[in-house]
Amino acid sequence: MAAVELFSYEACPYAQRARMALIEKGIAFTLTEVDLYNKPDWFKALSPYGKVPLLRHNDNLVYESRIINEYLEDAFPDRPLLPHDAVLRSKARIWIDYCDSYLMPALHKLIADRRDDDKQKENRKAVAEKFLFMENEGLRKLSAGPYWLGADVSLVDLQFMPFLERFPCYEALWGAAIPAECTRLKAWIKAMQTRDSHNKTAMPFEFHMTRYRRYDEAA
Ligand SMILES: N[C@@H](CCC(=O)N[C@@H](CS)C(=O)NCC(=O)O)C(=O)O
Repeated sequence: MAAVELFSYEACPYAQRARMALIEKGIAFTLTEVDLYNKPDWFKALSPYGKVPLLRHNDNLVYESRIINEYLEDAFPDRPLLPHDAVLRSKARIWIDYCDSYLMPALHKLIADRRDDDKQKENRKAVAEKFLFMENEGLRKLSAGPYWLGADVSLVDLQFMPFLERFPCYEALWGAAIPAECTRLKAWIKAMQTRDSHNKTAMPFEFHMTRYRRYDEAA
């Protein structure tokens, strides 16, 4: 057994974050795909939350994508993905949190309210506001790019990217859009699309659409 093993599911954006961190840090790992629709008994016994991603490093089990990525940063300090400077580190953590606490709930509302046109108008506006905040308070204030914190990719980039990869489905199915003013955000997406960590973990638009259409078709 390799010292580092990631239990993952190909469609899972959270597992993708951890896979991207392992690739960016150049850590050798074994990838074990788990069928989440028919969870094997060994996985139920191993995973305290029954979810992926789950990381096993020697005998230590780590779960929750954000905590896995911070653990990898602590346990494998070579090729750092967080700045050393305490101030910059705090800014990185603020944006990592922004993704989960603000952007993702706004995106989830587009799925939850898909049958309610009035709510969807508000939801589309709320998503646009989140992108504008990321553009103006994040990307434009923090660095000249191309990545979130500057010339080097960081855990912030890996936190957001799986959701931006899937965003074209939110555009196609629920009419959300990245505002035209978000030129830095659009350039950031392009920069991320050149990275190995993205290209080795990303799935095609149609793959994601098949999954999101299931929500759209569900009652
Ligand atoms: N907050 C968790 C979310 C992980 C998550 O929701 N994983 C989904 C797949 S995308 C899962 O394992 N679902 C199986 C289940 O809930 O039974 C993280 O960041 O790791």
